[in-house]
Amino acid sequence: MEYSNEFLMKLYEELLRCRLFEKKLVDTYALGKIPGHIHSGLGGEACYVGTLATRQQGDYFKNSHRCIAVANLLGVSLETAFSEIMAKRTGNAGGRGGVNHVSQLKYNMLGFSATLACDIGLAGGAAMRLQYDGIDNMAYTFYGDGTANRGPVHEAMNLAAVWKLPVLFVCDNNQFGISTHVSQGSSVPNPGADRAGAYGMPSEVADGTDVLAVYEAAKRLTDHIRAGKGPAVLECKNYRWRGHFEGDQTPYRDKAVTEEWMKKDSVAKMEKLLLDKKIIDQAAIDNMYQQIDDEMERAIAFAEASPAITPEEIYDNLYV
Ligand SMILES: Cc1ncc(C[n+]2csc(CCOP(=O)(O)OP(=O)(O)O)c2C)c(N)n1
Ligand SMILES: [Mg+2]
Repeated sequence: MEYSNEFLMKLYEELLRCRLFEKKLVDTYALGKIPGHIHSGLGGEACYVGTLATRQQGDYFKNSHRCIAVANLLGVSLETAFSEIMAKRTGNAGGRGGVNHVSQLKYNMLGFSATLACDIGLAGGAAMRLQYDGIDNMAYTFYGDGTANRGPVHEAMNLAAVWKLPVLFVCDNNQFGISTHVSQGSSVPNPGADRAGAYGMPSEVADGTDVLAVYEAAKRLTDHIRAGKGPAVLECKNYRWRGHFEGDQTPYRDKAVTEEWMKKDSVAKMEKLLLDKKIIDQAAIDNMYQQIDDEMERAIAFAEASPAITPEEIYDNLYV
């Protein structure tokens, strides 16, 4: 595929934003500033960014608990995101949802459920409304390799295929569901893509450490979906760089394998491409790191200075 310099730079900036957000999340958590626990999306950024590079105004999105940085790409401000993460009133749910619920419907984000897989159908529902109203848009739904084995995923896939709904199912295969390796939970090597055939859907497996490879696969599948031919499955193969949650010492996996995978760094690959093509120089890259980091530091300072949610308020907006 031929790319304009502008497109490559946009992709790089989104990738870098995700990377630095996910790093900042880990560092801020280590400082004890985030209540609860976080699931770091480090290593999976290209899956989300490459896929979402095919998005159009009016599309719908169902994220997962993994790459929280995506919320910022879709429009949620860093101030709102970090406030929610740090349980502050200035967060999108007033601090009630926390890190797993950084989401705003005004950006067509459908939220997500901690009961994994039950929310896959939300994207199907959004797609059903688009189809019903004759609106030329689609929905994206992200889920993990472990979640891929749950029933609700398959029910959502079946109906989406029967009704030819405009949905892209994106399996972020980071090879682990907590401590269970994908080979121990799935009878097929590609738990996302290998199952698409059962529902008559096309699928692709992409190198999830290469943002352009993900984009190209996503582009082929979203062209199919946007042509009204029904849903599809994209599986991105990557590797979860950190534990399931911060503090997970990962005794169930080989450190040497993790280190090998961490060399397949999506951000470093894009930087090499941009430098080789002389689209950008090292000083400009350094400058981008600094600017994005400054933006995040300002957002964290805003969140820290914001009022915390109080115990009395946690039952507000509860209807039953
Ligand atoms: C229905 C359900 N079962 C179990 C859990 C506990 N749980 C939280 S994250 C997780 C692992 C999910 O693995 P995967 O789908 O591969 O996503 P990843 O965490 O790797 O991004 C599990 C089992 C849950 N939240 N919901
Ligand atoms: Mg996983």
